[in-house]
Amino acid sequence: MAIEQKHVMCRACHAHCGLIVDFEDGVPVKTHGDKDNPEFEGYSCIKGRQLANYHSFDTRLLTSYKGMKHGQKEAIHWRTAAEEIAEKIEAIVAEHGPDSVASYVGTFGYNNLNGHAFILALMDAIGSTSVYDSVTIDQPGKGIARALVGPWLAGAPRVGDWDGLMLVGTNPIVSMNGGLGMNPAKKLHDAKKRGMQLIVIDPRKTDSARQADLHLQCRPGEDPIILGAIAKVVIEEGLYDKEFVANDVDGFEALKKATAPFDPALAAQRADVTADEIVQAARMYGSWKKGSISVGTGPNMAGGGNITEYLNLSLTSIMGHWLREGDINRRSGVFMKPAPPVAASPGPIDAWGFGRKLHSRDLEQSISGMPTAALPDEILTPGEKQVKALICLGGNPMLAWPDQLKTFEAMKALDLLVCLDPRMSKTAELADYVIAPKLHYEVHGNTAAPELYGGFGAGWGFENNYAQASPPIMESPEGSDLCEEYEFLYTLASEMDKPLTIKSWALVSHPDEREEKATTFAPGETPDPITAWSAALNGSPVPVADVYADPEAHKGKIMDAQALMVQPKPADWEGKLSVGNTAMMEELAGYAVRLGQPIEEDAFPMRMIGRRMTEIHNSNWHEDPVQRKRVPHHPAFMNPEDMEALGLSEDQPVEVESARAFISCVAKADKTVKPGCVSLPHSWGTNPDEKEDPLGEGGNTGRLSYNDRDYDKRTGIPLMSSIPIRVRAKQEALEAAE
Ligand SMILES: Nc1nc2c(c(=O)[nH]1)N[C@H]1C(S)=C(S)[C@@H](COP(=O)(O)OP(=O)(O)OC[C@H]3O[C@@H](n4cnc5c(=O)[nH]c(N)nc54)[C@H](O)[C@@H]3O)O[C@H]1N2
Ligand SMILES: Nc1nc2c(c(=O)[nH]1)N[C@H]1C(S)=C(S)[C@@H](COP(=O)(O)OP(=O)(O)OC[C@H]3O[C@@H](n4cnc5c(=O)[nH]c(N)nc54)[C@H](O)[C@@H]3O)O[C@H]1N2
Ligand code: SF4
Ligand SMILES: [Mo]
Repeated sequence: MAIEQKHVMCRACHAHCGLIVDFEDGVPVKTHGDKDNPEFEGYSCIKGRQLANYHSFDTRLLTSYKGMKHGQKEAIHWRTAAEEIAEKIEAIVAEHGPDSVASYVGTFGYNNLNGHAFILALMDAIGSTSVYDSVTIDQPGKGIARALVGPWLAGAPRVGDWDGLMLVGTNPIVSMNGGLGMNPAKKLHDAKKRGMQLIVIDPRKTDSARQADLHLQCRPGEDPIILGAIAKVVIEEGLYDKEFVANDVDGFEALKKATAPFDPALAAQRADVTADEIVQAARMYGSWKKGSISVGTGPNMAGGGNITEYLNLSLTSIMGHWLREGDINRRSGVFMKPAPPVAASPGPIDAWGFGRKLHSRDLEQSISGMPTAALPDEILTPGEKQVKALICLGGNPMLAWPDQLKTFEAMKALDLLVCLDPRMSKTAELADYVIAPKLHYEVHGNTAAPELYGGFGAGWGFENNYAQASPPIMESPEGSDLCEEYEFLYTLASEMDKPLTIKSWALVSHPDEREEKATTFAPGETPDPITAWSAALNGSPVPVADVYADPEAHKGKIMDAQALMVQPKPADWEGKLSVGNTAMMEELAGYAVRLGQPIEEDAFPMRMIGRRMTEIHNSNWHEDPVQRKRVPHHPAFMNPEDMEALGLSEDQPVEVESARAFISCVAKADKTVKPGCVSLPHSWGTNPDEKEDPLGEGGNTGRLSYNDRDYDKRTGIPLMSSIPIRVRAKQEALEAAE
């Protein structure tokens, strides 16, 4: 049988790998990496290789549904659903005002930037400022730190040029989180071969840590202390770039003063590493001419995300680890218009204090967005701005938001809940409507999203001026009635007789132009996908239609473009990077108080730490039989020492209990986990009104969090890692055995 190969882009995570699909008689039979792809070089992960099946899972929705909330799941065409939902939204707005309609964009809104652009436009059209997304329950410290330090216009050096990399609570080899760029295992292998050093700070000996020159297997939640001590050594031993600091950095003295208390011996005691390891890490880091630090979800979810990310960028800045005059930036932009390549910073901007306040709690919008962790309170608390309707685009609050018990009450309290989701997710089960979208092979994919993430810093996005724009390679299943997310959102607006004004993602670094180059679609005929994408990326260095018109770009290619030489700072330039922000120095002082203090011991002596697994992406892929075979139960990875002390055996059902709630999973011995920690994957589990089965869907780690205790006052993110817990054998299992 002849095999026909078609190129496609996988958007099952933010990496957006370029893959090849083998078709036999028009049916996709195999998906695999593309060794000719210049950025991914043949890379694919197990999820990407299962992508063909993802399109035909039994659980895939082939039509939209309504009425789940009332236990009456009824098929409905998405256009009819749009009519009904428009009417309901109009009634809710008339009674409660526009802010009573909220939107939530999850990971598959970010992996699908045209849908995302259209939902933002819809919210504008409704006049609602209740616009939420997953950033504030992910790594919100990133946005805060970038604002307070200020951007460096020329950007950062790329992986191939680093002398060293420090990973703090991130495991990019599995997660593809920034740090190593695309095809991270190969990038790390190549970099190590040419002598790059790697420092990893993580309570678990991760796949990345296994290759480290130095692994600080720390107690979780103490990252600001470790980085504070590293900064102290770098500063006091004069390892930083004095000239760069003199010319381009403000606040150095404040940082020096604030880090002075972080004596390595005291820090080591608190973080449960040795003083020698901290000093060694600082000296190794301080020896790099070009290097990078990448902080991940670990520290961002463990209470000190803002200050950890701020210390990351402060260290980067005092080391001068930015692209400098005469350096080459190979990323001149395809879909995203970059900042001008000048070796200068315009200086810090406000990270909070400018936006929408919540009515239910003392929290407000920050540069990282509205505090999603508090959205359940905005739904449950009566008042003028109470949220009554929620539209979820590619997100799954029931399994992803912290404080699942409260989230459940909130979802049930809504007058209208709409999910755009290809599956009957745990949230969709509680919804009024679920709108079934087309998937990867059926839509126009492109690499705009990872290019956007390139702005997060070094090790994010692509190394080169890479882009892929892959047209659909397959029709949707016969008899299905599916739409693209943007089509539905546009139709919904049209039903309300509202035009949509799409602001371009390509111009996020150019706010003035962004307003100017917005595209308005009047109610009427739905724009075709290229037109919709062209609006969502208007003003991109290469027009969207041109990229799609290039057959080589269908496969993924490095675009012909001038590499940019970094220009000197203009003579009259005033802005500088800032490393001495008062609020951040106060946060650091809060950690200095902990030095020399013992860890508080209470009824919850262990710590739950988050982690990701190759086979699963957040709440996705759990239904895939292949993944299920590899990860049959929800694994609670524990050090064998702890299992022995607790009398637990391999694969024994256990309960993991926090002050908030307990959840059920299965004990797994793993000597890479620091004793005292339980390394537990997130976004498993069921809704609270269902029976929890440790041998089935497992437990939801979000249930272990309170959303209104131990939360960050800027972004609202509560403790989602380093949560105090205790573990015991599952009671029922014990009783059954008796
Ligand atoms: N306890 C704990 N909680 C966490 C985390 C943690 O580490 N620990 N991690 C947090 C992080 S980092 C994040 S980003 C959030 C994620 O939060 P969410 O984005 O809310 O959660 P996901 O599970 O990624 O949900 C994605 C949903 O999109 C659907 N989907 C898949 N493909 C498509 C598509 O093509 N189109 C559409 N419209 N939908 C699609 C899936 O079926 C799924 O229901 O969770 C956070 N929650
Ligand atoms: N295969 C797969 N890939 C994914 C995802 C997925 O679910 N599966 N999710 C995607 C999403 S939404 C995101 S945001 C990214 C996240 O990407 P990463 O941040 O790289 O996520 P993890 O792999 O969970 O790595 C977090 C690490 O932090 C460590 N850790 C936990 N608590 C602490 C702490 O207090 N301090 C320190 N220093 N370390 C700590 C954990 O042991 C773990 O190794 O991954 C994305 N990629
Ligand atoms: S790493 Fe992400 S984008 Fe690449 S194949 Fe796997 S799921 Fe798809
Ligand atoms: Mo995330």
